[in-house]
Amino acid sequence: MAELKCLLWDVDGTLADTERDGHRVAFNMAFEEAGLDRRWSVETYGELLKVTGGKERIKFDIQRGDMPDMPDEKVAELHARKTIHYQTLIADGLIPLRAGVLRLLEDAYAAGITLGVATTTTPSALDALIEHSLGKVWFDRFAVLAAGDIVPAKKPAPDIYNYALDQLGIAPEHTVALEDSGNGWLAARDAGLKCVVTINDYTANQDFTGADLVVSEFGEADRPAVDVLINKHNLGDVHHVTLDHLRKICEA
Ligand code: XBP
Ligand code: MG
Repeated sequence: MAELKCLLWDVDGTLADTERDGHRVAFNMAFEEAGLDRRWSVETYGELLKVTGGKERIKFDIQRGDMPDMPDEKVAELHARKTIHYQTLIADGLIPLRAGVLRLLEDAYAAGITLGVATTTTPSALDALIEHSLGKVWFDRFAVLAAGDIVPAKKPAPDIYNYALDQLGIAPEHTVALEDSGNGWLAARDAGLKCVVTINDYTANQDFTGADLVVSEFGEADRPAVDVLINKHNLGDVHHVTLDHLRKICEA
């Protein structure tokens, strides 16, 4: 039985549905600007999401022959332009937080639970989302922002979670991860964390066997009840995910 002391948040797909209308659009803007013919459709991008990290995703598309070959420096330049386009889309307020995210963050913060971020995305992309979708005050409320290339191996490797826990000096048994994808779940699991998964259109059919709670969204009291796909600890009827649920999962 371990007390809940820390929540580690994934970003893309968990805090907000950033992939289809945010990252994907920004990649295509960068491709167009660079004079490349390639565009990633909604469907193609879904396939490409199995590769975590934007630079890695571009390289994968090159290696499978769908984009012209280019040196790593060009990939990095292309990705840097993509990040700028992404920041602009986020600043335009196009991507709202998912239901229940702000409530859970506020409840946990008020309860003195340590909050952190563990994401594959680029630090400046994360900063844009915090500033424009959450609010600047959250820069001080997250005790660690672990992002991008800070670790060499991205999710599904557990490294980004291990890094965040090291920075915080908190043991995995006191921590619950909030994730949206199969790769994120594997990373959390292999870091020894309990994990709540909030699926989305891109991740709904992925394998979350073994996860502690899998729901369609965190939900809210005044929204319809969430769909519960896995309820490993028999939390009873879950209308929306609460801090109390997260405590019970950690203590299970
Ligand atoms: C999701 C990712 C990221 C984003 C794109 O990260 O895999 O690569 O798709 O962001 P997470 P970048 O779910 O861990 O938040 O282009 O900045 O990599
Ligand atoms: Mg994610």
